[in-house]
Amino acid sequence: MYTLYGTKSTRAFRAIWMLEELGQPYDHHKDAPRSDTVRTLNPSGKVPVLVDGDTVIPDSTAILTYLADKHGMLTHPAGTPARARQDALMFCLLDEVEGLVWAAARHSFILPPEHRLPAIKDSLKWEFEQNTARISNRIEGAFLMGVTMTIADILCAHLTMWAAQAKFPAPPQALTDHMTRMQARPAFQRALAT
Ligand SMILES: N[C@@H](CCC(=O)N[C@@H](CS)C(=O)NCC(=O)O)C(=O)O
Repeated sequence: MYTLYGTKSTRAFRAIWMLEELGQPYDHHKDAPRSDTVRTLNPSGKVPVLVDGDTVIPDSTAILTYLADKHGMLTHPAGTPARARQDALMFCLLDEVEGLVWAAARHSFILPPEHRLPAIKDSLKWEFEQNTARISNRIEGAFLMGVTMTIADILCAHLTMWAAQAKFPAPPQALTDHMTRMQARPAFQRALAT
């Protein structure tokens, strides 16, 4: 049985959604970031953290990749060209979208007030528009990679939701439509209800 730490309002949502897609049982500990328990598992205090037996895995992308590989679902097999394209998509989303919404959050309420630069947000939002225009052109079908759903779809839909909550400009319609399709999935709805 897996144990997952982190509330659904954080990147832990990605891992909850993934576990629901896989139909795997898990204990969910709704710890806030930096709780004493989380700090013992992950010295940075960041969530999510997944525990599988003696193995402790921090980082939402590492967790998605581990679960996908272990269960052979929502991923192309490691060592294949399709997997290389999937990984490239994941890293692109992290670099070009997550980096922007996370920087905006840090400069809004995470960093100590004296280190926040609110003016940076206009620049981040401009970059978001450039980057999402390119990324939306990479959607190949119902899913980012055509007919096969992968963990890149979970990451992408979560980032589109996060950007909207953070009041970033609306992304191209293709990305919004992708998010809407992902949100209609029963596993997404179950994750939302946790
Ligand atoms: N790259 C990590 C980032 C984890 C992260 O920063 N999580 C946030 C919540 S979404 C957190 O725990 N923040 C607490 C902190 O920065 O101290 C991941 O994807 O899991």
